[in-house]
Order: sequence, then C-alpha cells, then structure tokens
Amino acid sequence: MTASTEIEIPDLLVQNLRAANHVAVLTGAGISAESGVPTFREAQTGLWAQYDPQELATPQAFRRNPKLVWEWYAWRRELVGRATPNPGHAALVELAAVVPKFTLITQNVDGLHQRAGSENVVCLHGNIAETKCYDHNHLVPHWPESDRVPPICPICGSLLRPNVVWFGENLPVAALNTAVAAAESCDLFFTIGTSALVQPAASLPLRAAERGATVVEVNPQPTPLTRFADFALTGPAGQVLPALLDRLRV
Ligand code: BJW
Repeated sequence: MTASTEIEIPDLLVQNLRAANHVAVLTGAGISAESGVPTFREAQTGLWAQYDPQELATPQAFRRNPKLVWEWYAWRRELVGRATPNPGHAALVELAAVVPKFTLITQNVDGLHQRAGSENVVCLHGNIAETKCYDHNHLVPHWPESDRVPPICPICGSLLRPNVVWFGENLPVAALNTAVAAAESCDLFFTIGTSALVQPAASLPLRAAERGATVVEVNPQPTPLTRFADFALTGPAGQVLPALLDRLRV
C-alpha cells in the first residue's frame, strides 16, 4: 500500500472535481514543507531561531537593520535553492492538465511550483530569487561586487532588498486582480498548506464560497478557514494531492 492510498477522498469531491469547469488553487508554505522548506510560522533553526519571522518581514525591520534582514533572506534563498519540488507540487501540475480551466495562486516566494512545471503561477507575495531596490523598485538581476551588505542598486544607489511583499506593503495589482477574478469565477477552490491568517490572500476562499464555489482545504491542522470549507482533507499535501489524483484517474 502506498502512503497516498491511506488518505480518504470523499466520492462527492471527486464528482465535483470531474464536473468542474474552473478550478482555482491557493497555496501556502505548507505545500513546500515536504520539500524541506520550513513554513513561515514554524520555529526557525540555528542562528535564526531567536528571531520572529513576522518581525523580520517588514519594511520597518529593513529600515532598522537592513543587514540583518538581507542576511535572513540570503539564508532562506540558499535553503530554497537546495530544495526540490515534492509530490504535492507535481500533483498540481497534473491537475492543471485534466481540468478545463485552472488557476494556481501562491503566497509562496520559493518558486517550487514553477520548478515543478506549473505555468502561469499567480505569485501574490513575490519571488525570493529576485532582487529589487528599496527606493524605486528597480528589478536588479546583477550588481557590482562590493563588501556592502545589503549591496546597492546600480541604477539609483538605494539599498537592494528581496522582491517579496512585506507586511504593510501592497500586493502586485495584476496578480491580486487575477486571483480575485479566479476566486469569483471558479467552481472549486482549493486552499492548500496555508494558515489562512494573512490578508488579502486569506479572504480568497471566502469570496469563492460567497460566489457558490465548493471550498476544499488541505492541511494537517485546522485553520480559521476549516469551518467554512465544504471538504477539509486532513493530511500533508504531498500525500493528499496524489491520492486525489489517483481517484480522478480511475
Ligand atoms: C501543511 C504541511 C503539509 C504544514 N501539507 N499543509 C485585514 C485585517 C487584518 C490585517 C490586515 C488586513 N488586511 C491587511 C492586513 C495586514 C497584513 C495581515 O494580513 N496581517 C495579519 C497577520 C493579521 N497584510 C498585509 O500587510 C498585506 N498587505 C496588504 O494587505 O496591503 C494593504 C494593507 C496594508 C495594511 C493594512 C491594510 C491593508 C501584505 C501581506 C504580505 C505577507 N508577506 C509574507 C512574507 C513574504 C516574504 C517572505 O516569505 O519572507 O508572506 S508573511 C508570510 O505569511 C508569507 C506567507 O506567504 C504568508 C502566509 O503564510 P502561510 O503560507 O499561510 O504559512 P504559515 O507558516 O502561516 O502556515 C503554514 C501552514 O501549512 C500551516 O497551516 C500548517 O499546518 C500547514 N502545513 N505542513 C499541507 N505537509
């Protein structure tokens, strides 16, 4: 017996999925947990254990201590670079191929969906592999070698920072509009591996539910969204999603 066959997938969900015209999926850090990427709110390890991620992922933290924040992201960028996509990411690539319309929205900055082969991923919180400048948002692929940490923008001389969305910053408008439109027009909305605490992403499944979509949560732990979900599949995404795909194939 494989791990995925131990997961119970309700028949009604399989029927809904087969009948769906547009499936939207929102993912969070939990989908990358089985790739060895720590979730956002999970305790940090080693040197970073003493810091609260919510205190580091802010413009205020960067202004206060840009070197600390830059080095935190450099550590995470390296960790993500060593990670590889897991069966949860792969199952979403397969799901996209078997439904008429599919929108994948992610809060993750790790690029693992794209590396698994997902296309047109709607990235709400940016990409940790990209760098931009603090003052003017110039996207900067390369900068001159120097001992400065963080380095400075070769265009305007302001500090460089990761191209991610910190607390209190606006999400990229086009990505958010696409995500809202998908939530409002889909028949099935999956919310996978997210604590459903961070706005505006956390409201997307509720918008979908208001418009009559079936909402499915995949998470080993309950979240504030669980009581609104039509189906709560309790387990790790790397097992639940392959099990769901197995059921679709028969
Ligand atoms: C598994 C698993 C496995 C484990 N399989 N699952 C309305 C009300 C109140 C506050 C606000 C509001 N509107 C806006 C705000 C302020 C703020 C906010 O939401 N604050 C809340 C904390 C209260 N939002 C913002 O500031 C946003 N900007 C904005 O709205 O601008 C306009 C505005 C500003 C201010 C006021 C009003 C309007 C920007 C949010 C940006 C979030 N950025 C971060 C950092 C990105 C860069 C980085 O990575 O460093 O994005 S924060 C962090 O949280 C990161 C994540 O993408 C995001 C979500 O976390 P996620 O993915 O859910 O991870 P975890 O760790 O929380 O949960 C993991 C889950 O996986 C758990 O449930 C596990 O059980 C599960 N899991 N293993 C499946 N194997």
